[in-house]
Amino acid sequence: MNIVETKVCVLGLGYIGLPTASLLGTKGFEVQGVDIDPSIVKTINEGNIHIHEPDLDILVKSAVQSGRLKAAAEPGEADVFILTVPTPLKENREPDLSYVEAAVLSITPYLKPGNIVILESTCPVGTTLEVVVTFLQESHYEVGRDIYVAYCPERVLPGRILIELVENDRIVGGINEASTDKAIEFYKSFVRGEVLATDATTAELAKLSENTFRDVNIALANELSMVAHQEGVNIWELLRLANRHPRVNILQPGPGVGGHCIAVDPWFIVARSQEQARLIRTAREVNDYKPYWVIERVKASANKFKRPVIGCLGLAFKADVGDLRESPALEIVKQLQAERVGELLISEPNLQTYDAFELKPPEFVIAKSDIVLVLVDHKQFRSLKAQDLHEKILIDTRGIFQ
Ligand code: SAJ
Repeated sequence: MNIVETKVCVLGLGYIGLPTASLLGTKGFEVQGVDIDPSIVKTINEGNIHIHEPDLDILVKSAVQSGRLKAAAEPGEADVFILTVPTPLKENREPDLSYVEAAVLSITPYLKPGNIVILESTCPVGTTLEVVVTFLQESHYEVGRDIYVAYCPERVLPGRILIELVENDRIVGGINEASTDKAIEFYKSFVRGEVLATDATTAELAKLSENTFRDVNIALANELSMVAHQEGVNIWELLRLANRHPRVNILQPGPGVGGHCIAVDPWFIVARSQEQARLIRTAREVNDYKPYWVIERVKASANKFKRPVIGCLGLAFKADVGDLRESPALEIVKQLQAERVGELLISEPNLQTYDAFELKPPEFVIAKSDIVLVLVDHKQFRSLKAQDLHEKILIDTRGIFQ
């Protein structure tokens, strides 16, 4: 593939689209990034970013300054179209594919023979064939012969996106062999990991299976943490011991599961396979219940004080990020506030400010609190000393003081 002569149009400049577009720009592709939000387009064209991700600011600046990345409100002609638009859940936990549909429709006027259309958004099984191909058939081209189509799930971990975009193995599932071959050629031009060929449907289910594996394993850890608490057993010691078995690897319990992937994607399986996906649904329910179990523990401790001061360490959905999407920590703090369980002191070192609460340094929060509630295992909290917690009630959902 001749990188310098290849034009790529990336639709949706969020957590996956923007890192992908800027990486491709710095590799030498001519990239047009498209977003429906004019403020995002403006920010990127000024060489700035609207999301938190290590080193992304440097990459975007460099791609924009070199002229290889331009943002726009509308797509244009390109050789490769990459769809990285959101696929949220509706209120009823059915997938909302309207962004995928709109993105596919928006590129049809610009298609030419030989183009590759790649869907990267996490989607329910069947989306590539039932939505992308069906909508592309509206164009006068033959899909699979004139226009190649593949599903290639993103697998990058927030906090390590730029490294994992290049290093991770990729799964490429075309709608036919020609599509798979074309998409593989494209990914091999910038991915150092292995690029693995399959069909679109297998690739879709593989992506959902990866995040579901993690959700089910974390649900087991969360369930065991509640069982251990009831039995008076220290969960962290229990897991340390059980995980010394050569074939056991239980993940870590926490206050619940957050982020925009693991707490969402298993529902895509459940939505289509209600009868088969019973374990997957239950795991989701266990993880969704965990924040309420934590709240009950806080309330039980708060009852021991006349005017309890509760120090909450962390708001983000996981360690060392400032990302609040679907964060169980934020949900717990908001609920404690709504129920007026006590005076809340909150620390979130990865955010400068947060609208709803005043943020304080962790040392201050600990010193002034009766109850210390650890919600996120940020490095700033891991370095705190256990002796500062002397005579305080500790509810450590992440096990950093064990
Ligand atoms: N969590 C636990 N216990 C653990 C591990 C995680 O409670 O032992 C919690 C975290 O605190 C967080 C949530 O799970 O609230 C999710 O965090 P994560 O680090 O497991 O995953 P994400 O959501 O940041 O990214 C995942 C990754 N998927 C897998 O590891 C299988 C990433 O590779 C995917 O690309 C991403 O989802 C995605 O976009 O789908």
